[in-house]
Amino acid sequence: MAQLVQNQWEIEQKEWIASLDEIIDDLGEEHTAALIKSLREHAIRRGVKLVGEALNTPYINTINVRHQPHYPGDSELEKKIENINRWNAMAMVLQAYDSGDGLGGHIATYASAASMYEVGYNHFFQKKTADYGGDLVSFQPHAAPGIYARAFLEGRLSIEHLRNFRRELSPEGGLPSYPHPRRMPWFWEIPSASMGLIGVSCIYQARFQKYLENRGLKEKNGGKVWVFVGDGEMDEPETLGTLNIAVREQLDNLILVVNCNLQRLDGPVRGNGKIIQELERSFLGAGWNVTKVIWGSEWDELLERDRDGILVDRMNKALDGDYQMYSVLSGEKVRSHWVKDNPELEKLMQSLSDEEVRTIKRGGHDYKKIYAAFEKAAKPNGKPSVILMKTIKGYGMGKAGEGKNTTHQKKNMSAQERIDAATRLGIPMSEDDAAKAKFYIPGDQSQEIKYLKDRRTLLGGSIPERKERAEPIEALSLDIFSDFKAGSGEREMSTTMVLVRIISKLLKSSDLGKYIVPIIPDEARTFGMDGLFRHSGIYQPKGQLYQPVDADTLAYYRESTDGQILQEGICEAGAIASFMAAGTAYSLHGLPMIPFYIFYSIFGFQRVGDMIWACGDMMCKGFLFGGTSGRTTLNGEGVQHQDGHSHILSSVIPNMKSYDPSFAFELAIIIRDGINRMYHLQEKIFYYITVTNENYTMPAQPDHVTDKEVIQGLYKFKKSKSNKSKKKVHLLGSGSIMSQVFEADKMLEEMGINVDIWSVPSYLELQREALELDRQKILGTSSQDELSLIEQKFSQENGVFISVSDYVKSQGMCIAKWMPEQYHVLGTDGYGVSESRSTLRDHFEISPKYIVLAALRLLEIQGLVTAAETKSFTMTHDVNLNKLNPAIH
Ligand SMILES: Cc1ncc(C[n+]2csc(CCOP(=O)(O)OP(=O)(O)O)c2C)c(N)n1
Ligand SMILES: [Mg+2]
Repeated sequence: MAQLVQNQWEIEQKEWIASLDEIIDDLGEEHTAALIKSLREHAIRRGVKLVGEALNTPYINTINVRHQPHYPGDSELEKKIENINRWNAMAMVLQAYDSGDGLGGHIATYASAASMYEVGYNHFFQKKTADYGGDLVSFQPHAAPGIYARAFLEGRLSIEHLRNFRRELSPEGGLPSYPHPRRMPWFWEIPSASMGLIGVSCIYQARFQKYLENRGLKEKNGGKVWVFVGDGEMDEPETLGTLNIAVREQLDNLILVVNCNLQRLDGPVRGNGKIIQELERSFLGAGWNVTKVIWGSEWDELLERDRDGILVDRMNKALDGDYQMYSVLSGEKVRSHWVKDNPELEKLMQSLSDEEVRTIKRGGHDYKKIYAAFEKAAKPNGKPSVILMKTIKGYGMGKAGEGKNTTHQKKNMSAQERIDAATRLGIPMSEDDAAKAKFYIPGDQSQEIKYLKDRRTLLGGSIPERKERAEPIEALSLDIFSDFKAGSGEREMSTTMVLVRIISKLLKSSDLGKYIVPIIPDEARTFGMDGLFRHSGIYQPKGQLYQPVDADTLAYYRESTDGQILQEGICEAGAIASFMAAGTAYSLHGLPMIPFYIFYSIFGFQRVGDMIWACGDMMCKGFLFGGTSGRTTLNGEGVQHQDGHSHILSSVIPNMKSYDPSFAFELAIIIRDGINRMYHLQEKIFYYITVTNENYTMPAQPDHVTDKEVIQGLYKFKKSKSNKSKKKVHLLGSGSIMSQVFEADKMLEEMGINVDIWSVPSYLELQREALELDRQKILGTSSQDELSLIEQKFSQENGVFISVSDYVKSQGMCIAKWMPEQYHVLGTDGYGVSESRSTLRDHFEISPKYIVLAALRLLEIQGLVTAAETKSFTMTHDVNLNKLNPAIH
């Protein structure tokens, strides 16, 4: 019976396929597609379970050979160029290896990607010109040797550069391992070495391009973002996690090419599965244009003859682990494994010799297939495009590396392997030179060089090339923020409120307003920024297609095509990628865009620290604001919200300025100075500034305090009323904790102890200045008598010194070396606790009574206070001397 059903099914299937063929021939593909769609929907309505099935297509090229465009290039010559690049790229790594210095390098990644890069270079990657926006191309980091090799052929790099691959500090110039704009600011445009970040970075670069166009700041004259990534790299969550935004924002200027060589560093990406099919599902599900490039042209004829789908069925069933194995086996072995127990397939394959079976290409090594996919993706259709390109890792390395699990790390080849590679690649070189891995330099007049230069000229010039296109802005006047310098009178406010007012003021500025980019994850209301919605609008490419629920309110949720605010939703990775895109627009688009990204401070460096590091690499500018900061100032929220360490994390970014301001005037001074330094003086720095949600009255800038002191990080805020007492205490405060300092000051003065109050907006700036002076002293370029800023301020002061902040003690300790001997630091080491502000401050021992206790103890050491006096203080103020250490408990 079952056999009967099976037979009937087979007959039905044949009949249906025959009818379908007729429909394709008679009605054409479009109508056939519509018919199948309606059949599908009908079947689903009838209860047939088809949902999800549509997210995978067969394991063949998406573009049928019949739709393949004519290849416009001279493929023979292009292949020669590719082979020279392959050789020189390999030679760079081998020479670095031969030097014996263990410099490392990678051959296999570029070997798998060389053909697609060549097609890109010869036909697609278009430079910015007067009428074209310009393509941003991001390359796989480990393919860098190939990109250098091409720049060498284009005459942009010298042979010394190539020889000094991974020797950046060579006097005659060297090359960094991977794409690092910071290390090669005239060449690399965007960093990609930390895998996974480039996907999200480029999605947001493409979005920011559209943002600039929709806001009328950039012409709508094209410009694509081409992103090349590895299939192993696709496991990084940042890329897949932000796929939807590319569709929502209709990023048809984005082309993601996944180099599916089926291998990562250690071995197969999906030995037991199929990475291409898995990615196809994810991308199709998200709504991208998906193009699979799997098979080379040699398979076309076989696939055409495969009327019953036997071959495709086999292709569907083979696993990536099998395909990887086929790349290293002999043709005979591949065939026997491929056709095992399948006589019909064996028959179909008989037209190919074993050698043909072995050398049959994967699509990613076939110019025609690559070109067809690139051409399709480069045509805007309202959606982002992904190309899943199947290749062989180490292609062309022969037995030395092709398809092997160890190929990623392969940096050396034997003399014979080198000679074999040169022969295979057709490099006209003596065996002796090949064994030494000498570079091959075709003459300037050679066909190869002429062709490649002509192609690049036609496409506008060389890529990558980084430029700094933006003109410096006018310096901001000294009084731009004078209202903030005057203080808030009786009115209590937080530094966050001050920040929002500064941003509003900047947004309204006629010169600068258009360049300000407020970036907020889903926290605008937390920071009191919702007032900006109405005035500046939230960027939304489709505008506002619905009536907002709060339309009748003053600060309604206004979305608009030319909105200025980037509302990122709960996506810190996306928000920081927007920051990166805005903060690098000065270079990529010639626009001095100034991002102000404000976030919950604990969800900054600790969540997206690597992206911030990449921002540093890309010389991104702008302001990061850690909102609701301070371990005890953010009360109630507990362990995962209360941040007492972001300043430590930010301190490791070499070109980042970190500030923890206490007062409105400090914030205004720092922001003004920051804009001037970054956009007028064009310094390659960026800022991290913490702001808090604690309200207090903002004092006016005292007359004796200069802007310069604030920027340098330290100034005396208040002198003690009298200097009569020998007992002298200096309290160093920052951020909101200044309120605790003021209280402690009162208590100490009441005890007859004189107090000076110092504000320390930046411990880090002080430390950096002092470290540089120390360095100069060691080098002998500075006299041993010279004093650091810290020493200049404190060396004439007597007494004891207490630093107190809402951050871990290592922040205050970072200046200890230059402080007078009696220096003690209070801070908030330990996990946060859900508690009230005052209880938290007692818990972390930074409240007024703990500040006073520390002062008394230090004075006791100086013999100015007795132990009995300190004891009496602890008793009257209920200090539990057996309290557990909050740093541990
Ligand atoms: C975040 C991060 N983790 C690990 C690495 C180290 N690493 C460099 S390349 C690589 C394997 C890459 O495999 P794949 O993405 O498939 O690229 P392929 O070289 O195969 O083209 C690894 C693990 C890195 N550079 N960045
Ligand atoms: Mg790979």
